Amino acid sequence: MHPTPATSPQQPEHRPAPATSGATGTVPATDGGTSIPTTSRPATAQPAAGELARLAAHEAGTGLAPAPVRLGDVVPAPEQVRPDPRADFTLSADTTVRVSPEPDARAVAERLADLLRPATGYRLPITEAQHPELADDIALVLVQQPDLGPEGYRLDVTPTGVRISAATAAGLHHGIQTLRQLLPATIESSTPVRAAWTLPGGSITDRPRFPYRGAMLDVARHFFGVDDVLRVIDHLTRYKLNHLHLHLTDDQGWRIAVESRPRLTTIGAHTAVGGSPGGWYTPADYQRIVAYAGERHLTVVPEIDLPGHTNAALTAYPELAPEGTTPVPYTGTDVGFSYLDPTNAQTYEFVADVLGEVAARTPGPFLHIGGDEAFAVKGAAYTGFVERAQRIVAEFGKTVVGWHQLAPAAHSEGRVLQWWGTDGVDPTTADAVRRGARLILSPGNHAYLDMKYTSDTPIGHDWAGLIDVRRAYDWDPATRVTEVPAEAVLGVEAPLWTESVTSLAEIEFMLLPRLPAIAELGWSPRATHDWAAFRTRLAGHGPRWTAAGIAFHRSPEIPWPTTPADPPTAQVAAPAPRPRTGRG
Ligand code: TNX
Repeated sequence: MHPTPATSPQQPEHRPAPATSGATGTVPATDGGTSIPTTSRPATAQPAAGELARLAAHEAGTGLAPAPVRLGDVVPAPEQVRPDPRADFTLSADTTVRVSPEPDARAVAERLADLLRPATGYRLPITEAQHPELADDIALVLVQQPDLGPEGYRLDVTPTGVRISAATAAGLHHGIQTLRQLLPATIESSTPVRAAWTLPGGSITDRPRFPYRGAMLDVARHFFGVDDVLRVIDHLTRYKLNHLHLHLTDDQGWRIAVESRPRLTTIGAHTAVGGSPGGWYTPADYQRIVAYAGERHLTVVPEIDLPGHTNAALTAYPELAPEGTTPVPYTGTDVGFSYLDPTNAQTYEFVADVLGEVAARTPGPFLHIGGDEAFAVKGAAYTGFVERAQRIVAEFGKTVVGWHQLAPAAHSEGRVLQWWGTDGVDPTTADAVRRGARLILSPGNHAYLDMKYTSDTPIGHDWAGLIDVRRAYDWDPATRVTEVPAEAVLGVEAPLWTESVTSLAEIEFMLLPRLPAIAELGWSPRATHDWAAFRTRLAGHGPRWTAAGIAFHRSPEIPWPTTPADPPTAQVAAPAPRPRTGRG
């Protein structure tokens, strides 16, 4: 288990924890020149980070009380819920966790016990069992049941126990996230709480609508250390997301060490927006992230943004810059000014060196090559570059992903375009889909978590409009882009760009409560889509986040519980703030 940093309303300032491996860390910022020609949108004023975090913490801590949980109170909404009010089950100090003998199933059982032990104080011993259906058990069982698919599960709560069955460990993993949500909110406490740990009786059968459900964290504009990333993975996992896209490189900083190109980090990693400290991931750091993600059945999608958004790389390797330019470090927020020279043969050696190393260190199938906002590389120069980069990715055995600007380039086997448009009429993207591309949907005006909630949200952008929770929820991935059939939609992703986001508390403020809305669009059958029901289910998560020490945005659209609704047995035993281990 990897530690994650303490987060409590009393300690709203989060800085990356000191590196435990290699040379990662923050480095003093170098103020860059800002006289580079610019296109694009105005810079966002720097937020009062501490103030925002205090506000969020205050909001998160005001009078929220856990409410009784019903079987259908799960986010994302399950495919099928059959309550049986006579079949509730209550955990006891004698409850055991029985699990199929396969090591990946056992690992899920261990994570479940890690999740439940702190608040319950129960031992929850894990035993392997070929026939794990005894009384007073939580049983996690691998079964041959093809209709559950690669990520589905079935959960049965009977008076004698809870059984989760799935065809894969990933299915069991999603099942334990549901189990966790069916317990009282105080299950999220890091210290023992006296409560009746009752699960509502009945059964749930569940599997995802789309195979790709993700979020993106921009670690280039501001750098976030490994512990922050692990904590974000925990949040994704709760809502059954299965991909974390890391935007690793941009004009303001290069964040991943590449051994064959050392200057990328010795020179290119030292800056961030607004003079904030830079930083980068060593190979060991990156390994920690992909391993932690993998244990949670989550795939890391690394992005090396090419050929634009490359100012930091160009400060390290100026020979790749267009003739006549001398790149200087950049800490502003404009886009579209930098690019690798597509006419220079060395550019492709560089691209192969970088993508080769990143591919070798990435267990997942995807390699994201960016491709957005390379305004100065036009027409055939752009498509020619993209086609070469796509071939390089294929040579390293990976499937290419890129922003939908890649669309005009020739198709390459399996390629995936990430659509961040706001107008669903996009014939160029639709044409790429006809030629074989699949889409990840990140519509800027619904899924961009760097957009403000309301005009007075203290951080974030508004170029794609304001995105309150309802707007994040109210769209359909299957019909969002005209002439793109549902079968071409691989899934959804919620990107968080961080020009104005400087701390973990601010990440959480922008993620929650909108991330669960996007997660539900990716997981739940369309038939369950219902704003009134969603906002009520989501409301129950406020007390969970509070119990877990997560400072979220208390959107007024959501009917957060404000009165103590729990029986007296469910009082929190005033947990003292203290560091906790990673959970999820
Ligand atoms: C557009 S979305 C960008 C990013 C910015 C973001 C800010 C995309 C592919 N490019 O470079 O950070 O807007 O919202």
